[in-house]
Amino acid sequence: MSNWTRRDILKAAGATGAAMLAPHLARGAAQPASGGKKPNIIFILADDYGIPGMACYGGIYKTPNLDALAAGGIRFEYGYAAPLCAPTRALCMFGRYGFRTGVRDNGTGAKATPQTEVCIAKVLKQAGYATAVAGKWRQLSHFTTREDGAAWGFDEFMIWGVGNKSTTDDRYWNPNYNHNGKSTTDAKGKYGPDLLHEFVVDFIRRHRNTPFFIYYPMPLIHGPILPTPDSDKNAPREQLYADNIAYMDKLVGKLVSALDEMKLRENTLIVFIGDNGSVGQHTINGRPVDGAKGSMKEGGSRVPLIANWPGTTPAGVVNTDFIGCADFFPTFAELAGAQLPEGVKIDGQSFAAPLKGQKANYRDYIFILLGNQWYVRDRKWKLNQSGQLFDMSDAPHGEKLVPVEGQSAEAAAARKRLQAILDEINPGTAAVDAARAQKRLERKAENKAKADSPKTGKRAAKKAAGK
Ligand SMILES: [Ca+2]
Repeated sequence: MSNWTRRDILKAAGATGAAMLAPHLARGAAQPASGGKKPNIIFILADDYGIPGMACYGGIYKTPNLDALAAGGIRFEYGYAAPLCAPTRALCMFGRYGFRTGVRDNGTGAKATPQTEVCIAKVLKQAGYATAVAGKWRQLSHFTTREDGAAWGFDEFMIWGVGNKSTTDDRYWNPNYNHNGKSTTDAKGKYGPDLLHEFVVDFIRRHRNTPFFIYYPMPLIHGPILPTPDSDKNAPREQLYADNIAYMDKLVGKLVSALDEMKLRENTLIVFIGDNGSVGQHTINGRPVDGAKGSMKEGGSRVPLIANWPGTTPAGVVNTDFIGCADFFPTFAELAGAQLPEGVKIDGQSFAAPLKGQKANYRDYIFILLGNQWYVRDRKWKLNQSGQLFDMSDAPHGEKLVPVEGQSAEAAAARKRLQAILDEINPGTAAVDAARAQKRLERKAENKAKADSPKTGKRAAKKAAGK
């Protein structure tokens, strides 16, 4: 269920002139979503940045540029990531739950390979997009050379954290990045986030006449919390933390200005989200948030999510649908008029409709998984893998365990309803879904048949795979 207010809907209709209540486009729609022209898509993923980090969510930090993006677009009140980096990054890139990709926790990112998963960049590439990634690929893997980039679907890249022998510290000062397969050896004295910004703007400038997709997983504001170029070097840690947020916000503002200068703003969708909850204890509207990075509480996963596409996304809307990181894959594919990969179970649901000022019916829950823990949460209730039910009325400030004994009729009904959703998702046993297993079988058989006979390989492979 969508939870737009009537005011939101009227506002959206006024802003876009779009017909409301338009039917949700079918999966794999072959036409681009906006006026026949494919939108540029810039997908910014901030690191360790939960809702308490952004002013417009009630946080104490100053984020004027992000707040302006929210005011000029849609602020999603219920945006969710996994509680840690790796599973979120896999959800974003592949649109599939962690129990399918194998990326359930940090340290399991290598389970996803270009052979086992289809990356959103590849889908958009096939729809005619120029594609790039700028920032942290760490926690995912298999990315060192240009060929690796192409296997994922990226034409160009400047990445940190894999394939260039980087340490955990060199994401910021004197950065060691992998730029299209080569180490950035000339970056002494440079600040990494600035290099990434320059790479992104240069890529846009060179591809301004074709649709482009930029995945921009910023290193900010993950630790180590170091001085930024704007910091007082002797500032205390709490000030440096605020400085890191301010610098990330400033870079987003600089990116928007660059798009304005190139007159690309109206055909460019910017999506901004955090990859997990904030680190440490923080507040929203003066009240402490319950849970932080790594936690299965609300504060572990609830993250800022903003979408801004002037002239298409309605301005100033606060949307209350449950949007998760698996949803970007089908959303971007739909906006690009790209076909979804065949035979691959995509768990995400497209939210292209509200991006275009239209109403659509969404699932009324979010599913979160980390390692061997998971839960499903709806408006008021949350049920986890152990059958524990929580009243979420006070989330993100608190969640109340509701014992079976003495539970209300409403709680009993919620328990039953959420358990049915979990049973359908089936995270406990569906470790590898059938389509993926079938593909692997086919590939294996095809390779074997190719080795036997190059001419008849494909037919023989299908036969061997039992098709
Ligand atoms: Ca993170």
